Amino acid sequence: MSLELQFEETIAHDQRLEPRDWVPDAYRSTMVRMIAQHAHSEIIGMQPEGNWITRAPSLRRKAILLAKVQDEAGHGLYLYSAAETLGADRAELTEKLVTGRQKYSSIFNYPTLTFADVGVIGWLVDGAAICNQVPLCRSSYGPYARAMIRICKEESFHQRQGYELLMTMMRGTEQQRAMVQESVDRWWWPSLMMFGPPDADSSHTAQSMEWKIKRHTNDELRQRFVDMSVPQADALGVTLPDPDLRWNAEREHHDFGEIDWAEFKQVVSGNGPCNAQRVAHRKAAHDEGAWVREAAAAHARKNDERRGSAA
Ligand code: FAQ
Repeated sequence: MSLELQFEETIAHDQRLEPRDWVPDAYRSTMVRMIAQHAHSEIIGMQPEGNWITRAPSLRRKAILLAKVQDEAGHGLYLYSAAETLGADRAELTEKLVTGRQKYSSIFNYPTLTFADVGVIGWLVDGAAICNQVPLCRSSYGPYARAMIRICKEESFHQRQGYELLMTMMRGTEQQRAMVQESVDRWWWPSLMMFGPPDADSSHTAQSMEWKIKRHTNDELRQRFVDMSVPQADALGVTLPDPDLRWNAEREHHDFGEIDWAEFKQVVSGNGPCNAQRVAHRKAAHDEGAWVREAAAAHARKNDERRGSAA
């Protein structure tokens, strides 16, 4: 069987492609693009919440937030490792991120202005991430699909901690309830943008669905997220900031208002409220960590030499 046929058969039979399997160049570059963008999102995504670690209101909240941000670093590591199995070089991916040649999720270019944002990020941003990522556990590329299983388990803890934090604030003072509502007002629409452009404008969806990398389109997942969030907002006692949001009995889904795609384009092209700050911070952290990478490489070299002379 030709290599190409083998590739197509693997996909047709819903089996996984593994690092040693032959894949077309376009499949490889799509996977590297998507995994790298996801890895960068996890690492840049540490910044908005990291902003609140030193100002968490209690030891318990601080411990939870520290653990969550640390998990995000872990997700970045699994994902960079998955990209390496496709032949990508991690240093090169980081270089592409800090020079603006590779994207990360639009959501992390918005500021975290109050502690309620920590709860809302858990509820809405991790909620949207789970909605998008659970189907990716069945993605056709084995190392990515397997990384996604563990990531989704951790994200589901993240989402619950956010919701529990918001529940606590909603049971608190009038001022705390107002903080939660104000935060929901800022994060709702950017969370819907996380799913990517509408299907009609999505350049990669059709091919990625054919290769079973993506299992649902951007609009399908966005709809699923809206339907999931409405009863959660009711239980919490907050209003989602969309006057057009209502149940459509015929479609058996919620209708919702028009997303501001001009804002999405601005944010994705580097002009969101925090893009410059996020990338500058990532670059500074990378530069300041150079000595650690050099030390680790020197240690590995010495170990190899020692093993060599012992042999
Ligand atoms: N932001 O043709 P499509 C997280 C780009 S992790 C920026 O629809 P595709 C965990 C897209 O790359 C969040 N760019 O593309 C966490 C493409 O650009 P290109 C990240 C976006 O790949 C929580 C162009 O637009 N999750 O949140 C965005 O088929 C809390 C055309 O788009 C993942 O990466 C966007 N929102 O579908 C961490 C999941 N949307 O390369 C910390 C894996 C689209 O042609 C705290 N990725 N673009 O120049 C995916 O599922 C897909 O890649 C999509 C985009 C759905 C994001």
